[in-house]
Amino acid sequence: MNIIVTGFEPFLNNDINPTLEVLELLPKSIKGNDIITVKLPVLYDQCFEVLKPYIEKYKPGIIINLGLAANRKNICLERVALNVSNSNHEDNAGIMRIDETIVINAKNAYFSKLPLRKIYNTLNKKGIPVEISNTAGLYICNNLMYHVLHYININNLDTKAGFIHVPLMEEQVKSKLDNSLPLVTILEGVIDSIKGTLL
Ligand code: PCA
Repeated sequence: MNIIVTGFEPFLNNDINPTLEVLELLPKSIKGNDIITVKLPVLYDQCFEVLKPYIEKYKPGIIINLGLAANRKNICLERVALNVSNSNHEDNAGIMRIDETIVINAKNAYFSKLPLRKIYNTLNKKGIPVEISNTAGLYICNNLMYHVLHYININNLDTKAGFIHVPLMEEQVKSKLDNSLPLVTILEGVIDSIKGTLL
């Protein structure tokens, strides 16, 4: 089986996006399944368009999209993507979206297809800070999560797809007081999430 894992380029005042560091360190395969990594732009209109050809080519059984949530302290397994963009932050092209529907005449929301509770229990048991989050925000990450789950739905695919937000990495923060986790912990959390989805 093919597994696609995506990360995002740096954005706003985050000059490093830990999700790209994770992509670099992921093994080429997990339990005999090939890992395909894709770096995505922080652009409302293009993030999913860049990913789509990879989905069409590799027909992945699992898609895990990663994003940075600098204000969170845990690895966040996102439960839901909403069909709206609303953020006073601009994307990397300077575009701001307020109260905008992502896909017209489509479902209001999609739930993650990842086995969230199982992944949560695994990470939690190992002492990796983790939570199931009920909002992926309404910026680019929610936009991508919505597009991926919508694509799976309209194409009747049984791909297990979902979004995971990670905190800043300890290696990039200036103060010990900032929310952060060591890169190895974030990486372990992502690998265990993939393994948990495989079983
Ligand atoms: N995090 C942002 C966009 C890119 C990223 O890594 C978000 O949470 O929407």
